[in-house]
Parts: sequence; C-alpha cells; structure tokens
Amino acid sequence: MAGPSEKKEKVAKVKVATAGTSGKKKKDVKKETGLGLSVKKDENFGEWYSEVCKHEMIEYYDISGCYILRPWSMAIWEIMHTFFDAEIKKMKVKNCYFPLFVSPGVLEKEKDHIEGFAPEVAWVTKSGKSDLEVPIAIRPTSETVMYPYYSKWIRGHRDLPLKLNQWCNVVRWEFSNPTPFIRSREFLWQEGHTAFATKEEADEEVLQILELYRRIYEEYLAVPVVKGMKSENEKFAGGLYTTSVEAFIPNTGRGVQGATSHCLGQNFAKMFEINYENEKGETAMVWQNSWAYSTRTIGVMIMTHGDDKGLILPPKVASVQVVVIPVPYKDANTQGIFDACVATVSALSEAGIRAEEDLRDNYSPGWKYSNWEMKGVPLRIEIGPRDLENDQVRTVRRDNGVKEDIPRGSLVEHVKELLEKIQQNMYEVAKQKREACVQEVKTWDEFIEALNKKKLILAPWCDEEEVERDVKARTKGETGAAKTLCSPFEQPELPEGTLCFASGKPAKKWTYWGRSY
Ligand code: 87F
Repeated sequence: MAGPSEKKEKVAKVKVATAGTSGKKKKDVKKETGLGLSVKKDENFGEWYSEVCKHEMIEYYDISGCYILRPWSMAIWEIMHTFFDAEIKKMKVKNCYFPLFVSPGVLEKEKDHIEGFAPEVAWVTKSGKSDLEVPIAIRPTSETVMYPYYSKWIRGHRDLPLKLNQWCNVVRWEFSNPTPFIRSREFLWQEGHTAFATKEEADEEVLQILELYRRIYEEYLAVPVVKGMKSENEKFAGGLYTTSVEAFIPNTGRGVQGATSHCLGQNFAKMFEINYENEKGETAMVWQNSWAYSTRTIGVMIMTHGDDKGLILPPKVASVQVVVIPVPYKDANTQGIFDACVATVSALSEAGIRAEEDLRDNYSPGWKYSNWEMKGVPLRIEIGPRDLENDQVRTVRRDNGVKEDIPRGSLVEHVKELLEKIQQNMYEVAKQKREACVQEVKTWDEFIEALNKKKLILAPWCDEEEVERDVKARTKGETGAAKTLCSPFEQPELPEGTLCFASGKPAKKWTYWGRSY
C-alpha cells in the first residue's frame, strides 16, 4: 500500500501533466510536484543549498542546528569511512571508543585551551526530574576524555607509538547560523589521537594524514583543496601547529576548512603527564598529534557540484552510480523493456557498479529523469523500444548532459569508462571554477577590491598575529571578517623585497585570505 507521501506524489503527477497547459508558473509546479528546485544556485545560494539538501540528503529536525542524515547522505559517509579506515589501518592506527561524557574535573584541567570554546560545551544537568549532583559535559572533542588514559597506558618506550582513532559524534552548541553538514550542533567525525617518542615521527604522520584528507576531497568528492599551514591565530590553540586542507565555494566567495591535522607538540603531555621511560632509563614526554574530518565534507561536496537541477554526486561516493529507466511507449513491448532494464542492472552490479532500476509504474519517465537528476545520480540509462530493437542503451551524463547510444555488448566497459570520465570531469570543472576565483594582491586596496568580488585572495604577508587581528578588525561587517585560510605548502616565488599587503613590513610568505565558513 502507498504511504501518505507516496499518495501525495501520485496526485502531484496528475498536476504536472496539466501544468503546461494551464500556464502555471514554475514555482507553483515545484510546490505541487516536488519536481525541480524553486531557486537557482546563482540567485539565492542559501535557499538553493537548503532545498538541495532536503532532497533526501537531510531532514530538518525540531532542534535547531540538528539534522537527520538520511540514507542518501549516510551512504556517502560510509564510503569515505571505508576508504579512510583502511588507510589508517595500514598506518597501524587502531580503532577504539571512548565515552560521550566528560567529567567537569578533566575538562577543567585543560582550562587554557578550552576557555575560548567553553560557551559551546553542552551539559547534562538532570536525570528525570532531579538535578545531577555533578553536571556532566558532552564531548565537543575528546582530548580530555582520552589523554588521562594515555597517561595510564604509556609507561615505557615500548608502549610507543600509541595510535588510536575513534568514529563518533561530537556536540558543539554553536550559536551562529546553523547550516546542514557545514555547521551543525552535533556531527559525525573520526578523531585520531597519536603519541610518539620523537617529534620527527609526529611531524611525518601529520602530513601522511593530511594527504589522506586531500585524497578524500580530490579523489572521492572531486573537490580541489589546498594543503597548508594555519596561522598562529587560526591554529588549534592547544597545539604546536595546525595543517589543513582548505576548499573554496565560488558562489559565496568563502573558504571552508576541510579537515585538520595537528601536531600538538608536548602541551597535552605536560598537562596530562603523559610520560614514559626512554631507552636510557630517563623520564621523557611524548609528542602528540590529533586529526579529524567530519560530515562537513558532504556539505562542501554538495555546494561545489550542485546545479539548478539539484545535486551532482561524484561516482566514487554515489550510492547509486547508474539508474536504469524504462521508456515504454503505448504499444511497445513493455515487458521486454523491463526485462532489459533488470538485465542491465544485473550486468552492471556483477561488474561492481552500483546500479538500480526504477520500474515504478506510477511515475512517467520524464518525472523519473528529473527526480534522479535532483538526487544527483551520475549516470542515467534509458531503455526504450528503439534501444531494444537495436540492442543498445542510451546513457545520459548528469555532469554535462551528454547523451550516447551504446551497444549492449560493451555495456560494462563503456559505463566504467563513463563513470571515470565523470569523476575526472567534475574535479576539473570544480578546479577551473576555483582557479578563476584566485586573485593575487599586493596592496590593501587590491585586497579590499578582491574581497568585495568574493575572490580567494593570495597575498604576501608578514606572518604577524597582530596584523591578522588588524585585518579582521578592518574587514568586520555583516558578512563576517576576512582572515587567513592557510599558507599553502606550495609557495609561489616571493621576490626579495616583497612587502606585506596589510602592514607594509617585509613579507615572509604567500597566504590565502578570505571570508570563511
Ligand atoms: C568546542 C568546544 C570545546 C574545537 C571545541 O581539530 C572544545 C573545542 O577543543 C575544541 N571546538 N576544539 C578544537 C578541536 C581540536 C582537535 N581535536 C581532535 C581537532 C582534531 C580532532
């Protein structure tokens, strides 16, 4: 039996059929049918993003800043999880699970770095109707949860390195504008926490992990990122240095921190007394790292690739890579077409391609096309009477709309090739769009002009904290202040005598600046 929403859609289908003749406006059609988006990406990005997310990625929840991840988005998270989990296991990282709750005592221990974050920590204060004797915090991150046990478990040099990771949720009670995936009060992530005998080992791991984050973005999500070093102002205050991968959203002109890999140095080792006896029998302190990527990755992917028809999913993370749709005409051999669809899906599935047929008889082929386009499935296969006759299928790419008729004999090879091409093309297009936004500036005036044009600004900088604070203060406005995103590891040449765009002092490095999420 049809559920309530299915019933609504059946009614909707009738309305679509009449919409053209009755001259209804596009927006009305959208409301009645759920077909198409009511806003364009370039016209109202915020509304566009929210609509795209609602098409099966996310359901809004009755607590602000909390979202339901529906199977369509959770599948993407799982694919990234499978990749990353296997990679860190190759690096001998082991998975574990620590509790969600933090006692106020340990949280306090970390006072210095927690200070700025304190307003975002959520607390449990009651059980039933009675107040808890001691309120309990919900983890916003797990340093304070884990490190007391690192202190207990690490005794001698043979206990090192200790490399643990956990896949979990964290809660940060944000007050600024919540956005699905990008800024939510609860989110999923992995957090890695490692301890080494030497700084060299820690340094090396920071970059190995950062490379995995680059691969998640570039190879899986087809989103170009910049690897680099965070400024003193923007690094994790509890650590020694922070590296990140940074993405950029051309439509809003905002940078977005994609993931971070920190070298914590020995700060936490001091606070939590994580000591060990080295080979010479002396007491030494460990060197630590921590690193994380979260469900924010999915938001960055949606913002990067989506268009006016909806989502566009990169084949490597799409839970359905190919959808097969029958296109029967009145007197056509409907059963034959349906059989060909099922056979096509079987052949593709056997070859390891994630394919599904859509044989629903209560929707027209056109409705299905729009619906799967909205959901972002990378490749559509249509099979109609003519295809059956010619022993071929028609493929339609979601990324560029290109159609092709391919013989059923070479279906699998063709589809594999197409999916690779789509993945590659999505990355290239995103990279070109980002490159078109990069603006090199040398002076303050050029900087302000570029900022107003929503550019990703590359500027020579003196690398002084005070100057970054000053830039923030001078650019403060409704849309947020500009700050450093990162200093790219790949530095363009900095000619002798180049001056800082903001302070006029000698520049030390090229740094990316912009507004950010
Ligand atoms: C919010 C509330 C309390 C970020 C917070 O990046 C504490 C924090 O410590 C907090 N927001 N942070 C920084 C997290 C640093 C670090 N933790 C492990 C990572 C990677 C994974």
